[in-house]
Amino acid sequence: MFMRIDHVGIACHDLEEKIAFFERTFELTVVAREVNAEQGVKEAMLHIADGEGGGSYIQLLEPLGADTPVGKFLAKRGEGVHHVAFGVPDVVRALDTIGGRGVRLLDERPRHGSMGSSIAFLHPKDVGGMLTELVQAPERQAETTPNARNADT
Ligand code: CMX
Ligand code: CO
Repeated sequence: MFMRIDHVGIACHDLEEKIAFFERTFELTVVAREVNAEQGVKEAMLHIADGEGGGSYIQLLEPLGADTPVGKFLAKRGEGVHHVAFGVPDVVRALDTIGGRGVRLLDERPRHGSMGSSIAFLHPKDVGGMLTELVQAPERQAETTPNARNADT
């Protein structure tokens, strides 16, 4: 079901400061910056490696407000690892299978993610305390169901 770790999402207060730290310390390169209003974040993707069905990245996340998933997380726990995202070949099919195994789906259908991907979240309480994201990279969307593309529209 999982092809690779797509990204590790890290919550931070100051995106620019954290980007500078990761570039300076780990020699990583920012390959995309986005504001995702639906998810309540301003974010940057730093490339690590290329893998099966897409790359792997560090995702730095700054909340757009206090009443957003990342804003609430920062207030409760402070900066740190917020979620782990796995690359899947077909996010609609993965949701169907995983939901059928009793894990609560935070998204019943895929939403828009970084760099044109389709994403969906699983409840952390059903995954041993780890907020889990499923990612279908854009290059795979043409190969599968039509509703995986632009699913949030
Ligand atoms: N990792 C692990 N546990 C988490 C968590 C996280 N990131 N966020 C919340 N929790 C835990 C809390 O600690 C809390 O547990 P306790 O009851 O034991 O204290 C419980 O889950 C409920 O948390 P809450 O603070 O009351 O927050 P909500 O239930 O309102 O929301 C969640 C939690 C996971 C449902 C919500 O954050 C969500 O829908 N997340 C998915 C969307 C998202 O995170 N988007 C931003 C990233 C976008 C991207 O990657 O592109
Ligand atoms: Co993410």
